[in-house]
Amino acid sequence: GEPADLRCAKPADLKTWLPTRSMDSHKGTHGRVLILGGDEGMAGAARLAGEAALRCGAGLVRVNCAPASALPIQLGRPELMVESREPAELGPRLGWADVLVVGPGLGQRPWAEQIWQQALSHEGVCLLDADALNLLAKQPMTHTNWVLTPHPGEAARLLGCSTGQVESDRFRAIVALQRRFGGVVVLKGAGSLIYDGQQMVLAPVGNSGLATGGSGDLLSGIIGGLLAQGLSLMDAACAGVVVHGEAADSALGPGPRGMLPSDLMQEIRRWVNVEAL
Ligand code: NPW
Ligand code: AMP
Ligand code: MG
Repeated sequence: GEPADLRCAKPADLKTWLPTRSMDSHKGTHGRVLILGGDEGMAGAARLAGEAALRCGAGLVRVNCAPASALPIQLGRPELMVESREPAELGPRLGWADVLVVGPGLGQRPWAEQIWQQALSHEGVCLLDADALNLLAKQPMTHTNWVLTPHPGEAARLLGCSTGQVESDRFRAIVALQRRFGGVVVLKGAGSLIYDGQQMVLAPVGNSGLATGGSGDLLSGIIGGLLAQGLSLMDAACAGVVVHGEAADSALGPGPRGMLPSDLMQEIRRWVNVEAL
């Protein structure tokens, strides 16, 4: 059931969550994001996450992907740095990042599993999405320093139940997820929930134009880009869901059909530049 102290996230809250950008800042000031994903055939997921992190204002964003994905990502967004390090070489590279975003297009091959094992040694802030959540379901553990962004199908895998059971009581599902895995959990869907073990937040934003492949990859980059700029896990998760949903609402145009995650990149800018709101 619905908790008594349920809070509703509003666009006006963005002003309190987002830090002001100082006039004399440089790229090192705004944080470094490392995206681990983009297996062959899913370069797009890592590119969307990387570009979204940049559009949120992160200073530097690097993608480590499968070799076949490197060129398409690089050509698609020249501001991204792209590498295809072997998992075994990745360890020392992780320290570069303020935030790791693990999972967009990571896939299910042994390569993904090896990347995942390396990512587990990272001590800083992490966001786990998509295939990283599938790996977490196979190897459950608790952490305080991560944000998890499951859709109902991923939530069901994490809880060992059906998608229908998750959807029948979303409050119960997110509480169970947070207890089992720790950190901050975003349970995605129409009306995403965010929970850190204390405060439950409902974000009634967005529209069915987001029900298109790649929308979740966009959200993981948005939250990653906000974490890199120093927002707390809970503020970044709440702000990220609101920016993502408001971007979709402002891109609505003639209607939700045919809206693409790529169409939201410029709209993201509108919602992270809160001084102008
Ligand atoms: P059903 O059909 O209802 O039983 P998966 P994925 C459920 C990458 N991508 N409400 C639903 O189950 C990702 O990053 C790459 C209820 C659905 O069939 C991952 O790495 C793209 N149920 C990888 O693909 C663009 C819901 O979950 C199942 C639900 C696999 O990710 C696409 C699918 O989940 C994609 O992002 C909801 N709201 N939402 C690219 N361009 O490179 C989902 N479900 O099997 O985990 O697969 O989410 O497609
Ligand atoms: P994913 O399933 O990982 O691609 O994530 C989809 C993203 O789009 C999540 O952030 C969902 O909350 C959002 N989304 C999908 N469908 C809707 C909808 N009908 N209304 C609002 N948001 C949605
Ligand atoms: Mg997804």
